[in-house]
Amino acid sequence: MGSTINPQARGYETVSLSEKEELPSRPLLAHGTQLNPAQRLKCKLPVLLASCAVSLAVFFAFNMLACNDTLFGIKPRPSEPSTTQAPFQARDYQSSSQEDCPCKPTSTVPDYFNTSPGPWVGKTATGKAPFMAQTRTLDHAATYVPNAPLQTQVPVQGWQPGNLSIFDMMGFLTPYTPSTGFGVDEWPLPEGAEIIWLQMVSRHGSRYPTGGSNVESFGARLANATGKFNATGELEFMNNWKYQMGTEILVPRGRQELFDSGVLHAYMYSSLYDPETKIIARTTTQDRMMKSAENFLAGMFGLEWTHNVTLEVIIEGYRLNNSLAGYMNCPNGTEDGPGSVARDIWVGSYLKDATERFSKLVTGYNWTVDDTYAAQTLCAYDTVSGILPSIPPPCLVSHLKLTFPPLKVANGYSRFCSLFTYEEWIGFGYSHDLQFYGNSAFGSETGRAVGIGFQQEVLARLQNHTIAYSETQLNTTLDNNTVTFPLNQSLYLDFSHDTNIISILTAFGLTQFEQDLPTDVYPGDHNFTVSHITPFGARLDIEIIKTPKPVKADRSGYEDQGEETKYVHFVLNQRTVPLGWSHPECDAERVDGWCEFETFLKVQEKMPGLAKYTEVCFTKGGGA
Ligand SMILES: *[C@@H]1O[C@H](CO)[C@@H](O)[C@H](O)[C@H]1NC(C)=O
Ligand SMILES: *[C@@H]1O[C@H](CO)[C@@H](O)[C@H](O)[C@H]1NC(C)=O
Ligand SMILES: *[C@@H]1O[C@H](CO)[C@@H](O)[C@H](O)[C@H]1NC(C)=O
Ligand SMILES: *[C@@H]1O[C@H](CO)[C@@H](O)[C@H](O)[C@H]1NC(C)=O
Ligand SMILES: *[C@@H]1O[C@H](CO)[C@@H](O)[C@H](O)[C@H]1NC(C)=O
Ligand SMILES: *[C@@H]1O[C@H](CO)[C@@H](O)[C@H](O)[C@H]1NC(C)=O
Ligand SMILES: *[C@@H]1O[C@H](CO)[C@@H](O)[C@H](O)[C@H]1NC(C)=O
Ligand SMILES: *[C@@H]1O[C@H](CO)[C@@H](O)[C@H](O)[C@H]1NC(C)=O
Ligand SMILES: *[C@@H]1O[C@H](CO)[C@@H](O)[C@H](O)[C@H]1NC(C)=O
Ligand SMILES: *[C@@H]1O[C@H](CO)[C@@H](O)[C@H](O)[C@H]1NC(C)=O
Ligand SMILES: *[C@@H]1O[C@H](CO)[C@@H](O)[C@H](O)[C@H]1NC(C)=O
Ligand SMILES: CC(=O)N[C@H]1CO[C@H](CO)[C@@H](O)[C@@H]1O
Repeated sequence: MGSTINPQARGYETVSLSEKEELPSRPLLAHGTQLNPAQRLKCKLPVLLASCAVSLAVFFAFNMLACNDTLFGIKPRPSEPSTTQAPFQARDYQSSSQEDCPCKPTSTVPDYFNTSPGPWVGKTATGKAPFMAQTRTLDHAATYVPNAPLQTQVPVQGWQPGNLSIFDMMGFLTPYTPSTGFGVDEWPLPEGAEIIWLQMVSRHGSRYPTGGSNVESFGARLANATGKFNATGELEFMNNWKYQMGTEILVPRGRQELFDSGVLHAYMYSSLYDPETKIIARTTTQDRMMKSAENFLAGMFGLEWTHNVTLEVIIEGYRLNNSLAGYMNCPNGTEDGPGSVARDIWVGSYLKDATERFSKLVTGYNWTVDDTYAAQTLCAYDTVSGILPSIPPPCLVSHLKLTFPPLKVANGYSRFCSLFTYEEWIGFGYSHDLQFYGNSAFGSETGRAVGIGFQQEVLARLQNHTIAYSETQLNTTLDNNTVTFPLNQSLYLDFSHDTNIISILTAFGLTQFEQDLPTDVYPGDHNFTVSHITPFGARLDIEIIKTPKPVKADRSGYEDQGEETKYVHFVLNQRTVPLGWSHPECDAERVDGWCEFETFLKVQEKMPGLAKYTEVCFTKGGGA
């Protein structure tokens, strides 16, 4: 069996093949660490996958009670039923000292506080381990540019000093970068104003490709052509290239993005947290979602964050209600929509030249535009994943006119990047704008509906009430209970996905992102640019600001008359989204983009009606 890892090399015991086959969705490598191999084997043998997953899931709870009565110094109180509080909810980071603890299914931790949610973790295969320190090559004569940690300075034909890096225009595959702005400047708080409340929703960090993605099938096609496929010229490196990526889990860069975001939020907003309290933060069961939240919390509160935060984990499963993965109970929202069609038309046009270029370099394989798009997509994934080429590369794209010294192949670097011109990179970013616009934003019939449950939750938090009845995909079991939907926090931290965050912005009615995007020509700068909206590690920060008097729209000071006033301020990837542009009631003239609080609530009241959740999510038997 072509094992994707060498467990010996990393000090893990070899895991038997039969275990790999029985537990295909478990990570072979413990992240952080869950169970050691010996413990996993104890669970494995006689039981079905499902029951093992359940026992894995409850293992830590039992572990705490039976084996080790402290975790980070907190003593759980065994006499107290823990259905409402989970003092040991965090994943156990010290399992190596607990060899003797059996894997027994005895737990009282409710599913929504269980951070090892066996059956719901999604795909978790890992990829080939990088070894950049050993494998990179450097041009000794050239000026040394340290990698940080990725090597994103790659030669690209047509790139000129002052142009964006191609890594800032990769749509949803863009490693986190602050937005360049949404049309207004940033303003400091006026004297006497204070931020009193924050709701963040963050995307997970950089990850491996999703299962069944175009890069995976490209890899499979090339593997199938082994022995016949022969590439020359700038594609010659592909003769020895193999697809060796994992699936969906965070890559190291993704951990960093979330940790850094936590550090940023610590500096920006820590005063909104009372150290005497414990807050609820919410994520979903998928592995990358959980670990993104954990890395963020470690960045924000330190490694002892379990003293400060209880992580609530909402199940991500088809037809289950989850406001952080709203498409799960919007069957029509899970289908490829018109965005995929638009993307494919555009890809066929902007990559026509590249496809002709590459076809000429390949024999024994019919190279198509799908292959070209996959190769371009691989630049993004390869760079964050750090896949190794299997042989030292030949001289790098020597026929291109380079604008800065070429860096040879290293890890955290991809040879696929330099195959494309700067203009083709602009086209790549735009392909994602078309896709997300038509599948998850205003171009999709379900665009608003997928995000509406979260919009309702934010409104409920702002208005200090729980939610007893669901007419959308929010989960009332969780939201009609202040244990899982507390109202006493001034800091709310939630974690979600790119498509879902785009639908949330759509559900808030941010029509500044509504516009026709042509499929035949690049329209130039446009508001709906995915690399600015949901790069990896994207975050929307909704602030409530209290001021002693109304603040003038032109920011020349306070109004002379008037009372204490509250404002809503949307900050997306560190730049203001001007609410007045989308909601004239909020005043399009406001240079700071704020919206008066009561006006905002009034505007938002109409949004569930516009989302038409039941109608658009389940039309024509979509819910059957
Ligand atoms: C790239 O930079 C050149 C030179 O500054 C400029 O003329 C051109 O407009 C830039 N292209 C883009 C897409 O920004
Ligand atoms: C593998 O290659 C063969 C012949 O080259 C082709 O008929 C077959 O469709 C290919 N399979 C896949 C999965 O690409
Ligand atoms: C690949 O093609 C090149 C150029 O056509 C040829 O010189 C080379 O021998 C071929 N290699 C293989 C392994 O067929
Ligand atoms: C909210 O109330 C709960 C239950 O009384 C308490 O445990 C928690 O610390 C409070 N949180 C804040 C932020 O005050
Ligand atoms: C986290 O909670 C602990 C224990 O209550 C407290 O001492 C610490 O200050 C809190 N951390 C932060 C970053 O506020
Ligand atoms: C709501 O959440 C609870 C607690 O996690 C879960 O058991 C239940 O299945 C969820 N309901 C739906 C409809 O998703
Ligand atoms: C490529 O396509 C042509 C025409 O459809 C076909 O004859 C040929 O066998 C294909 N080559 C490979 C390697 O699949
Ligand atoms: C929110 O509601 C609760 C109970 O309904 C009340 O005790 C609390 O004071 C309210 N908080 C605010 C900020 O209005
Ligand atoms: C919501 O919670 C309240 C208070 O716990 C309870 O009385 C009510 O029945 C719940 N509503 C629903 C629809 O579950
Ligand atoms: C789940 O969503 C459906 C559709 O809106 C709703 O009818 C149902 O009550 C919800 N269930 C829960 C537990 O929230
Ligand atoms: C962005 O949206 C605003 C408001 O709808 C509009 O005035 C502006 O022209 C748009 N900008 C671009 C570059 O399309
Ligand atoms: C708007 C939309 O996409 N509607 C679809 C919902 O799902 C059903 C079947 O699942 C389709 O027939 C509708 O076209």
